[in-house]
Amino acid sequence: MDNQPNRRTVLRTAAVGGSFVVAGCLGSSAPNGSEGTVDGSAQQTADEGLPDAKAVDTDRVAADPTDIPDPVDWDEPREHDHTVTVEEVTAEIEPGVTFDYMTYGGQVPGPMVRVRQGDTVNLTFENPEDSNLPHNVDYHAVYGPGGGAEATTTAPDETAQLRFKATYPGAYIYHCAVQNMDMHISAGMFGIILVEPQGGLTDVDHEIYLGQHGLYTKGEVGEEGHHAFDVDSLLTENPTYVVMNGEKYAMTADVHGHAATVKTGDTARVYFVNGGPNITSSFHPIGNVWKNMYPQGSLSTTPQTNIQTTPVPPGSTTIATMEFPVPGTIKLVDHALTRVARKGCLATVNVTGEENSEVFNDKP
Ligand SMILES: [Cu+2]
Repeated sequence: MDNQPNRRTVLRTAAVGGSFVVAGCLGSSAPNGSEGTVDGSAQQTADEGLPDAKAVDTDRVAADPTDIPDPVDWDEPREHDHTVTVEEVTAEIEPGVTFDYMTYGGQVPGPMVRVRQGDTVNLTFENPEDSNLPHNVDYHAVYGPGGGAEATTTAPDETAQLRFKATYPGAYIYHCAVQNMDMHISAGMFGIILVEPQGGLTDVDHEIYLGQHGLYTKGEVGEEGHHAFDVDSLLTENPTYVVMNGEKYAMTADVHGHAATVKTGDTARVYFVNGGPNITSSFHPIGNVWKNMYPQGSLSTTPQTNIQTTPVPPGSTTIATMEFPVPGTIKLVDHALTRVARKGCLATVNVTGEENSEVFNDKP
């Protein structure tokens, strides 16, 4: 398994921007009565107290794309006890470049939730004592105020409960929706809740879970040190990095390993979520095609077939299947290719097996 979480220690420097200071983002629950604003300028200070270089532990935030709950194998409604724990973590966007992420469960995208249409979820939402900010979760699979956001809004060291029924099938985003929600989502707070239709999904050999989003930082791509959150680039919707699974080129051979390794003749289904918070993905498999593509993650409409590139807007998903008639490396990208070549948005699938010279022959 090449996708095990790891922990590194790197030098954190104060050279790039200031540290994002978290006080005052509470919105209506701010203790001084002042409203937090999306323009977080008043909430940032310089890193005056930090030495020039300080060792910090950095956690891997890239979710393992193959760490997905098993397919639904029940045919009557069930209840699920489900706990979501917020983790604010400092981690590397790429080697030597750190960022203060906000996550569900310490990973980006957050853990996939998987239920069957008609199932009920008993949710426990935990914001731990060592958090700096309030958080919550809005499930697009949920009927009700804020998709559960209001019911789950918790300050540090608070826990909330929510019970909901998943009444309609599809793959839906969930995301943080506190007042500075764009900041929280771009710091990593999004994932997929998959509601399988009552008839279930077709069998495939592999399932792959990926999430794209933009990171808005003070500093250039690759500039070493700690990158503070940058409100200016957020306001112009110009992310420094655009990544899959939270880190630059996270799920490739040179970083945490391929998103998946498959054999010729296998089938795979990709669950893809665009956290945004602002830019649409043009999701494309280089050297392959989306064999069956379920626009916006809809599982109650007929899939499109043999699709090259599908738009996935912020706050939405797609489900797409792949076949692998020939070996090689498939690159999963946002076809707005500057985001791939320069900003980090790439995951790869490694296909092993016999050549098929009738389908592809590079030595004719
Ligand atoms: Cu949050």
